[in-house]
Amino acid sequence: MSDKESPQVAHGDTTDVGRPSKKRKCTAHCKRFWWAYLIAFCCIVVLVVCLVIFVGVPNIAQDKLDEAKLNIDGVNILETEPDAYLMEVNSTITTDGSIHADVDAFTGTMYLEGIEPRLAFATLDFPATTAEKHQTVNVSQQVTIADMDAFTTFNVWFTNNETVQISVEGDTKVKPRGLSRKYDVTFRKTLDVSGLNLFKGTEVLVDDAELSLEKDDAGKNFYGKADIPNASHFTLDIGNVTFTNFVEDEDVGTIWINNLMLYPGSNVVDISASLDQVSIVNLLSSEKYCEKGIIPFKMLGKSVKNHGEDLSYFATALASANQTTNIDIGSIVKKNLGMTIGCGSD
Ligand SMILES: *[C@@H]1O[C@H](CO)[C@@H](O)[C@H](O)[C@H]1NC(C)=O
Ligand SMILES: *[C@@H]1O[C@H](CO)[C@@H](O)[C@H](O)[C@H]1NC(C)=O
Ligand SMILES: *[C@@H]1O[C@H](CO)[C@@H](O)[C@H](O)[C@H]1NC(C)=O
Ligand SMILES: *[C@@H]1O[C@H](CO)[C@@H](O)[C@H](O)[C@H]1NC(C)=O
Ligand SMILES: *[C@@H]1O[C@H](CO)[C@@H](O)[C@H](O)[C@H]1NC(C)=O
Ligand SMILES: CC(=O)N[C@H]1CO[C@H](CO)[C@@H](O)[C@@H]1O
Repeated sequence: MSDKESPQVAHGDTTDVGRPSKKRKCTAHCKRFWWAYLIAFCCIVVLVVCLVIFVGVPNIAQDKLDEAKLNIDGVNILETEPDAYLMEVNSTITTDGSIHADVDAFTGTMYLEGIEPRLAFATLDFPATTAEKHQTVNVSQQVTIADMDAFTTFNVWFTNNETVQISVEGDTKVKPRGLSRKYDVTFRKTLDVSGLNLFKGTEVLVDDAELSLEKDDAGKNFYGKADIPNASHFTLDIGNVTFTNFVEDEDVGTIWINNLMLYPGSNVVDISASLDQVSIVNLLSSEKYCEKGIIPFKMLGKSVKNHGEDLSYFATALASANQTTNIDIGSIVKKNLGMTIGCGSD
């Protein structure tokens, strides 16, 4: 550019002297101080690179981690003891796959949300992962119950509610592929998981019910099967459960379910009971129930024992609310005892 303009001025074109001369001055200046420009340019490049590495990349890494989706496919709570259990979690982490990075192993704290302050009820060690599009993350770990109140509250909520909100949080480091540095990030996910919803839909199967007039040596007069739905993705090793059985406000007996291992979906389990015959007959002939013979039984957890030990966290959860199940006791009496107790019976 300067090569073209210089001759113009030299030929004595006086109408526009100012601008070219300024340009010339600048050109001369640039030529003289090129090194200063180079240094300034280099400084800017270094600054930009530093910003990207120290501010940009960590922010991008955190954003990508925040965008990643955690999906819980299954949770097993097994080998339950009074203050410990084995927790297994199968999960998948899905990202958009745009960043290739290695995420360090970390300790995640699990919180029950929806209560103030939120409750840390367990910690789990998550393995190292790569931020590939689709990652399976399975964890199997012996957990010692550090905060019994928090774990009990979690069980109460999990038993009663249709959904519970759980968060997993932990500090870890991310190393993007091609960079040698690791960046601090926080893994933080909140999930809505299905709870047990108080076993809504539990049925006592009439065809399998055996009712007798006399109590046997174990003090029982009822044996049968119940279908207990588990609307959650949790498998729970609960153990031997004892329930008090109410009809309205009247205690009409005790129900036992032994070796209760609750799987997701339908669970057909053996039940046995010691029922107060007089109360049942009175209820069946009462105005309220005599027509249909169907009585709403309320089951309230009394104790949970697993291999001889009391599991207070499950016991408290099952004792936190009455679970109502309509039982066609009229048909059960008719089938087993050959009697029809209806309106006006003695
Ligand atoms: C995880 O998957 C394995 C293999 O399919 C299965 O055996 C295990 O029970 C699952 N665990 C959970 C907690 O869902
Ligand atoms: C992890 O869990 C997934 C799905 O839940 C299962 O398909 C896979 O087999 C499990 N892997 C191991 C090693 O248990
Ligand atoms: C979950 O259940 C507990 C205990 O029944 C109750 O106090 C709480 O309000 C419920 N929370 C939600 C979000 O439904
Ligand atoms: C369960 O029902 C019985 C009988 O009506 C009642 O006495 C008891 O307080 C109820 N328990 C809970 C936790 O609602
Ligand atoms: C439940 O009780 C029965 C009979 O007492 C016993 O044989 C069984 O081992 C108990 N099961 C558990 C899981 O504790
Ligand atoms: C009655 C009920 O809620 N059943 C559910 C039990 O759990 C399975 C799987 O978790 C669901 O598919 C059922 O709908």
